[in-house]
Amino acid sequence: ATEFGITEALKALGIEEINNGTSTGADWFSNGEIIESYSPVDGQLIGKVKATTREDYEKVITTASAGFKEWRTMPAPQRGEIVRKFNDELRRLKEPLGKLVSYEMGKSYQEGLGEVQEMIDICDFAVGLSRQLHGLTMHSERPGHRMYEQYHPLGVVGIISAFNFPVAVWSWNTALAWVCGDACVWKGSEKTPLTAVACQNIAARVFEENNVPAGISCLITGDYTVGEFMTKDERVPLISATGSTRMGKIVAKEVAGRLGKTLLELGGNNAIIVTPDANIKNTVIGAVFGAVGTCGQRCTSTRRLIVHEDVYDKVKTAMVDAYKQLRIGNPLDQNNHVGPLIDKDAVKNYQQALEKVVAEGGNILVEGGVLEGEGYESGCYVKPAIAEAKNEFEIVQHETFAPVLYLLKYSGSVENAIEVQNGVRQGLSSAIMTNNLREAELFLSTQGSDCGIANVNIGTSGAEIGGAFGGEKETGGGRESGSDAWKVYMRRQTNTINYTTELPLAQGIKFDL
Ligand code: UN1
Repeated sequence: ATEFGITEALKALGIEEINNGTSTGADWFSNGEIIESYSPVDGQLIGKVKATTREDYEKVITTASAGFKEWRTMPAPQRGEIVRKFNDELRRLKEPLGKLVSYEMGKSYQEGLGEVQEMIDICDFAVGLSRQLHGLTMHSERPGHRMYEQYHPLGVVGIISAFNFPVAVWSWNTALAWVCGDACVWKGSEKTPLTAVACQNIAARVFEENNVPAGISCLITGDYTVGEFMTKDERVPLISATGSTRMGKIVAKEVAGRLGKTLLELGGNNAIIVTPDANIKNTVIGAVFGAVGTCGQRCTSTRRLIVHEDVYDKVKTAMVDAYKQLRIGNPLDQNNHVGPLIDKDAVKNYQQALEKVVAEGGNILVEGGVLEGEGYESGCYVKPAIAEAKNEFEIVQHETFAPVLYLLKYSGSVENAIEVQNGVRQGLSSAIMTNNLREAELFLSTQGSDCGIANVNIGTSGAEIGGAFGGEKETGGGRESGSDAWKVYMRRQTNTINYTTELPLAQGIKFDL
C-alpha cells in the first residue's frame, strides 16, 4: 500500500485512525461499535469507523430537519454555487479519493478516478440545473385566472448506497438534492466506510467555509439496522436506495407502509445481443470491459452475451482469446485489468455460481478459480470466467455480482434475441451490436428492449451522468442522475390565482348565495 501512496491519500482526505460519521456543521459524532475497514487489495486494515446508534441518529435527523428549514429559503442558484465550490474540492482531491476508492473497494485505479469524475460531472450538471428547476404554466379555464406549477424542496432525503460505487452514487443523489434545497442523510456501505467519511469530510469543510446551515450533509454508518432508522422515519420523505433486489423489496415495503417516496436502483441482468453483422472487434472490447470491469461488480455489468449462431464460434474464440490477455492483480498497479472481489462472501457466491451453471448443464469455456500466492493474500482475487449456458437456467436468471459471463446462442431473426434479452426479472441495461438499421431501431422500439438503458454499438456499463439512470421490473423503476431525475427530490405544487373581483367556480358550476 505504501508504494501506491495510500498513506498520503488518507492524509489528504482527513482519514484518521478512528473516524466518526457526523453531520456537517455539528460538533457531535457517532458513538456506536467500531467497524473495521479491510482492503480487499491486500487484506490490510485501513481504518476504523464508529457506527451510528439510535441516539446519534436522533441528533442527525433533528439537525438535518432544522437545517433544511433554513437551506430551503436560500435561492437555488446560491445553493448551486455551494455545489460548485464542493466540486472544486473534488477536482483538487480527485487522485487521493480515486486511490482510496480503489484501495477500499478494489476497483482499478483508472475506474476509481472514473468514479470521482462521475461525481465531478454530476456536480457540474447540478450547478446548471440550479437555474433550471422549471415548472410549467397552464391556461386556466376561468377568466382572470392564472395557473402554474412550482417545484419546492422536499425535505430530508435518505440515501442508502452500495459498496461497488461507494462515492459516485452518493453524489448523483446529493448534488441534485442539494440544489433542490434538501438536506441529505447518507448511509454508505459498511464495506466501504472510509470513502464515505472522506466525502463527508470534503462536504463538511466546504459547507462550513460557506456558512451552510448544520445538517445539510449527514453521514450515518452501520449495517441495515441503521438504514432502518431512516426507512421507518416519517421525517424522511424520500429514500433513495441502491443495492440488491432483496434489499429493495424490504425498503419499498417499509417506506410504502408510511406512504413515503422511494427511488430504487436494484439488480441488473444485463445482456449484449451480438447480431450477424456486428463489428466483432468492438463487441469484444465492450463485452470484456462490461463483464470483467470492476470485477463484474457493477449493476450494469454484462452478464449475458446473446450471440447469433452465424457468428457464435467467431465470437466465442475472440472472447476466449481476449480473456487470456487479462491481468489480474493489485488494482492500484495500472498494468492490471481486474482487481479483487469485495470480500470472501463475494468469492463464495462466485464459486457457487460456477458450480451451479455446470450442475444445470452449462459448459465452462474459460475456467474460473480463486487465485493464491504472492499478491493474492487477501483471498479475494478470482479469475473471470465464461460459460456456455441457456437463458432459462436458474443461475442465469439470477444476478451474481462477480465476473461470470454466460454465452447464449440464438438463431433466426433479432426478435428471438430480444425475447431472450427481456426474458429475465431484471431490467436495467441492455445493448445490441449491429450495423443493421432495422435491427437497431427494432431493439429501441416499443417491441424492443424492456430495460431502462438500451444502447447500440456500445456495451451495457459505463453510462454517462447526463441521462436518467435506472431500470424497470425488479431493478426497481427509479431514475437518478441526469435528464429530469431531479424532480423526485422536490415536491410539485399547482397554483391557481384569481386576479378578478369575482369568484367563478371551475367546471362552470353555479353556486349562488
Ligand atoms: C452501479 O453499478 O451501481 O453505468 C452504478 C455505469 C456507471 C454506474 C454504475 N456509470 O456502469
